[in-house]
Amino acid sequence: MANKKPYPLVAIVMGSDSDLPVMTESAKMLAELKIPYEIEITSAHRSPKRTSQYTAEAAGRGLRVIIAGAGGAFHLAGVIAAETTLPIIAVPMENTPLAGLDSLLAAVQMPGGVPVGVMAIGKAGAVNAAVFAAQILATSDKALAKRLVQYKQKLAAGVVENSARMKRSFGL
Ligand code: RP5
Repeated sequence: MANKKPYPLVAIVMGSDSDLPVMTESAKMLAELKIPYEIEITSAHRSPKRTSQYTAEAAGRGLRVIIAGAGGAFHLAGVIAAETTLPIIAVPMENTPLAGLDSLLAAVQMPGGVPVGVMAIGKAGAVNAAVFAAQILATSDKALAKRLVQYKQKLAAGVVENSARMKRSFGL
């Protein structure tokens, strides 16, 4: 019997294909942690009905977390958060006239009762959004929790390697 594709647990949504170079980092990290995901472009401003419909159906399709990347006015994460109780993790883009500060300041001004979890601006934020989504899912998935521990160990081993390489470059 052919292997069935696992249902996506995490959605990566972005306002424009110009956000993809950053949001690809979320996809790579989710793949590394073996978390099934889907990826979508939908805009709060250019396709509001599509965004609303996507959000309304998200939980019912089995999605557990939504990662939203957007730049500028940064309404995407907020309008999604307005229409679902799924956790929304926001990634402010750096490719904006104000280098992401605009998106960051917009993202942290959600009104009380409608939260979005805001990550760092740009690629680090996109990586962290995926790790944070994994940490949410890992509260009820022991195998994933183990993979996250291994990921942290890999990060720590990388620091040791870099330190050793640096010392060698100084002849020490
Ligand atoms: C936002 O405006 C998008 O998320 C993107 O970051 C920014 C610019 O979009 P484009 O003009 O490149 O399509 O809505």
